[in-house]
Amino acid sequence: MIEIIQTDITTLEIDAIVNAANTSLLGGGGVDGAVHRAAGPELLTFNKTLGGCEVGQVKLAPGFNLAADWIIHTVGPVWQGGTRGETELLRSCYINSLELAVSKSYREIAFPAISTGIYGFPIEPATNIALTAMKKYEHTFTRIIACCFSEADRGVYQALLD
Ligand code: AR6
Repeated sequence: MIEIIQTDITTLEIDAIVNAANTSLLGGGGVDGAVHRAAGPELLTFNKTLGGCEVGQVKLAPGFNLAADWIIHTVGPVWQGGTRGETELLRSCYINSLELAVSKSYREIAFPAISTGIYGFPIEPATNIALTAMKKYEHTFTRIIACCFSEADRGVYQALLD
């Protein structure tokens, strides 16, 4: 069962959280800023060895001071009106994160609403992409969590899941 929760993703005690990063992997605002603050400065030092990350791709990092064991960094597309492959790129963020977690035998994973903050992807289509991908892997994980930050986003996720 997909769990929809509303909390700060950095507080989750879980195998892996997904971070909505940028291509540098060197930190930023939004959930990325929160992840770097909670994980501590070792995350930045580690990320400098990763050589960045392409849009739609993933890179793995330890959780350092987080309650989560691992951080799956992914880079969502910047919304440019929907004609620049944004849908397929956002789907890739979810599928590649899930496939990486499967390959590492993680049993628990939590996602933020990738690209829907600073990168401007409209919440409803983004949520459909997220939930469709997560549904495919529902039975592969013991916990698969959509972690919303706002009450409004939680409502959209719940309505579209129902
Ligand atoms: N826990 C869970 N969700 C959060 C948290 C949190 N602590 N903080 C924010 N969100 P955004 P993007 C939600 O902007 O759109 C960064 O600067 C937020 O409310 O974090 O993919 C990166 O470095 C929204 O629903 O990510 C990139 O430059 C969702 O997380 C850029 O932002 C995603 O919003 C990426 O933009």
